Order: sequence, then structure tokens, then C-alpha cells
Amino acid sequence: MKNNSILRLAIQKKGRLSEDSLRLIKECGIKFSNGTGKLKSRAGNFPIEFLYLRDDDIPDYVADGVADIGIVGENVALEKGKNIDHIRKLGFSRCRLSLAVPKEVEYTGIEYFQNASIATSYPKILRRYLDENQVTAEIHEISGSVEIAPSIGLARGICDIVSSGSTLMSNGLKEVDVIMHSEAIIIGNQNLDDEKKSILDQLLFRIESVQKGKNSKYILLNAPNEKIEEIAALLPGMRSPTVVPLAEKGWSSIHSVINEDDFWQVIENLKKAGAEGILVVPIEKMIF
Ligand code: PRT
Ligand code: ZN
Repeated sequence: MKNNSILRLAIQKKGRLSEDSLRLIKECGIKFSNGTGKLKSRAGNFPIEFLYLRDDDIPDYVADGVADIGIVGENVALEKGKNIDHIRKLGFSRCRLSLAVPKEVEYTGIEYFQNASIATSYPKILRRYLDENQVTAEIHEISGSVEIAPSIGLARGICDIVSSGSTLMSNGLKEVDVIMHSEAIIIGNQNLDDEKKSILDQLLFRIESVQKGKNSKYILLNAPNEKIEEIAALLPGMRSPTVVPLAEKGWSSIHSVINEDDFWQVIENLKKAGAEGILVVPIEKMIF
């Protein structure tokens, strides 16, 4: 690899994606300083440069090659993005893009919006969804405070990002249909050269290790030797569990890795099978 090759990553300057995007980069062991007000900065120990931008601008910059890759919500990638690759989901900034109507409306289905007007900042995604459902409606594109549109008589309903639902509730609205679920993703330029692709692969490898670590826990427990086989069968682990004899005769310590998703079920089963002194420890990174 030529040492002058550098991958330019666009991240949101200030907003809901910024903190988690920077945390992920740090967890990948990449060191940088991001002084406030900076437009860009360079990592000290990895060939990557950061561009700090408004999230809505990131898909275009990536498509044009001003940035090589970027982190945005899938909602923005789909709305603004043309000719970009969707490379990897990142698991943070989860939300949904939904249709909402005044709470007193008796909503029976998407036909409610037939010939109605809908306010949104996501006209492209909304239009596609309405077309798929054979609904003809007028779309009012507005860039902020979409939730006030029904109360000022601008629209019959809205299509907006929902997370906890409290914004809808405090504006007298209710969510009636989810158009898409969204989370932060890495998007990429479609014509990266081999050197940039190779840096991207290294970055993705690190991200994957961090993500796998987060989804897993290291577990240590004690068990009587005659129970080892039964307990080992409950622990899928990376290969098979490590079994170490304890000083106390007839007992062993068993170590393994378990998945966060079935964590409590596995613990229950281990206790039933005779496991004692169970310790569960977070994993920072997992390399295969
Ligand atoms: O300034 P810039 O253009 O960069 O930022 P922005 O203001 O456009 O975006 P920002 O920082 O608000 O959001 C960035 C991304 O975070 C979005 O594109 C989504 O992918 C994701 N995200 C996650 C959210 C939310 N949760 C969210 N709750 N984006 C917006 N909201 C807003 C929503 O628009 C609504 O006003 O929060 C309100 C709803 O929240 P609840 O919790 O009341 O339901
Ligand atoms: Zn934005």
C-alpha cells in the first residue's frame, strides 16, 4: 500500500449520530482529536481523515467522492443517496420512519391518506411507499417541525422519524404505520481504488470485532466434573469451552463465550445443570 493513501470518512458534525460515530472510531483503536469547530481532522495511528458535515449532505459528498465513506441514518441514505453503496449497519441511532395522524382520527388503513396531504422531510421514501400501496396523496416537503403540520391545517397527517413516540404524543398525534426501521450505517463511494478498499477492509474488520464483543459475554463457572459434559453442551462458545481443574478435587472451572441475546436463558439452564459461582464479564473485542 502506498503510504499516501488515506480514507476520508464523513461524520455528522453535531447531532444524534456524532457521539456514537466518534465512540465507534475510538473503540476501533483509532486516535484523533476533534476540536470543536474543526471541518476535518486526521487520525494519528490509522490512514483515515474525518470530515465533519451535516448529515443530509453526506450521501452526496460520498457519491461525488469528496468523502470515500460516511456514517448516516439509513433514512437519510435512502432519501438523499443515489449511487452509493450501503456497506454495514452499525446498530446505533435506531428509529423508525412512520406515518402519524391526529389521535382522535379513527384510522382504518393507508386509504386514509387517499387524496390527502402529508407533511414530511422524506418525500422520496414516502412517495415510493404510497406508490407501492396505490395511494395518491399530496406531499408537502418541510425541513423541520413536521409534527405541527396537522394542527396548523397544513396536512392531514405526517411522515416523520419516531423514536420514543413522545414528540408525536405531545403534539396530539399517533403513529399508525411504520414505513421503515432505520439505524446508522456506513455508506461508501462506488469507485474506491484498491488502496482505499484495503483501508476500508481493515476498518470494517475492527468494527466487526467491536460489535461481536458487544454482543457477547465471557462466562466462567464452577461445576462438579460429572456435570462437565452436560454444561459444555449448553455453551456453544467460539469453539468448545475451556475446562480447568480446580484445587478442590472433583471440581472444574469452565470458561466460554455466550451470546447476549440468549444470555438469561443460558444462565437459567446452567444453574439447573449444577453450575455454581457463575461470573459474567464484558468482552472488549472479539477476533476470529
Ligand atoms: O444538523 P444535521 O442536519 O446534521 O442533523 P439533523 O438535525 O438533520 O439530524 P439529527 O441529529 O436530529 O438526527 C440524525 C439521525 O439520527 C437521523 O437521520 C435518524 O437516522 C437518527 N435518529 C434517531 C433520529 C431520532 N432518533 C429522532 N428521534 N432523528 C430524529 N429524531 C427526531 C424526530 O425527527 C422527531 O422530531 O426526534 C423526534 C422524535 O423523537 P421521539 O423520541 O420523541 O419519538
Ligand atoms: Zn440533517
